[in-house]
Amino acid sequence: KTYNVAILGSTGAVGQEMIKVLEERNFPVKELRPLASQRSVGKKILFKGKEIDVQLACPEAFMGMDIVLSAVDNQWAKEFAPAIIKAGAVMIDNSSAFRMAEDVPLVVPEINPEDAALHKGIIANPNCSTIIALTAVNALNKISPIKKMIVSTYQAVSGAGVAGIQELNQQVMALGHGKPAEVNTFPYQIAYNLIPQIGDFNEFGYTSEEMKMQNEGRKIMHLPDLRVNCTCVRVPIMRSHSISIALECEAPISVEQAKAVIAKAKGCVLKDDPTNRVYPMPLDTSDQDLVFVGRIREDIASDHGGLSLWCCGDQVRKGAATNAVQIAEILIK
Ligand code: 11C
Repeated sequence: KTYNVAILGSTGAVGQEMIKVLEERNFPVKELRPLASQRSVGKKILFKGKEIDVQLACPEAFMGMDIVLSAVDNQWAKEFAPAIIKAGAVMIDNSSAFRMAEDVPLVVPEINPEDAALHKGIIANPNCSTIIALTAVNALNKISPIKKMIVSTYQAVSGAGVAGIQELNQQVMALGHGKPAEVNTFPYQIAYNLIPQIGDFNEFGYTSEEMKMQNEGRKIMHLPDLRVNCTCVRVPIMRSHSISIALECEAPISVEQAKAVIAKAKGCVLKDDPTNRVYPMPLDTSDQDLVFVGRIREDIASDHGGLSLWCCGDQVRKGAATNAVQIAEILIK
């Protein structure tokens, strides 16, 4: 059987990657319909060697589609969701608009694939850092439920889309030629800098991006009492988010046991041999689908046998496009 698949937001960083991943994974596509806003209409995208015209994203554009992979922001996701459902298609949505809604499953296929079946027309794709962190720690959570995590993220500029990539490139070029860096996409210069703000701050001083790790983590791992203290930082890296995690589980897990289960965990690669300087780094983990995990060690500041680890993963792929296509694969199984 083959399926009609629309890509909503087909010219953005995630939309383009979704098209690439559908082709790479040989998803059974009958018709691919790339959709975008007016200014991209007429552009062409390449799918399986054929050029396809980008069409206008409008309510009628979803007629006849079976699956809509959506890579637009919250406002557009909310605007188009009713038309997608009315057309009888399933929306796999990469925005955060519906993630915490009760009747919307939030799915990482390696962790909670069974939740996808509960959908009522929308399945949400989690936040990119959340997908990468949870894929890394899921095997530990299976042995002994995670109680709390202290997390710091080092998030690549491509998390902010094509504009983020262009901004870092342009700033490095400008500064290299003695010119001032132009700031448009991020709140400050990102070249040769770090910015400890992704999203808006809440009344407790945490950003929206930081709260996703706790809120989405609870829903995906079915851990309603999970506590997460997260600091999200934008770093001048093109691609692949890196994440430092200190965690405590209900019962302590030894370093050896943690390494053994992570080495076998779905979607993970253990890269952990510090004496030979082997550990994950974003340059090595870009443009692929696995989460690399290393630096697994005892948390010497924990009174409860906690562990510390470091992981990296390509957030445009596993943190967004690939995860969405994997959800589509569950749907058609
Ligand atoms: C970033 N993680 O790196 C963000 C982008 O919840 O899907 C994606 C935000 C989200 O800027």
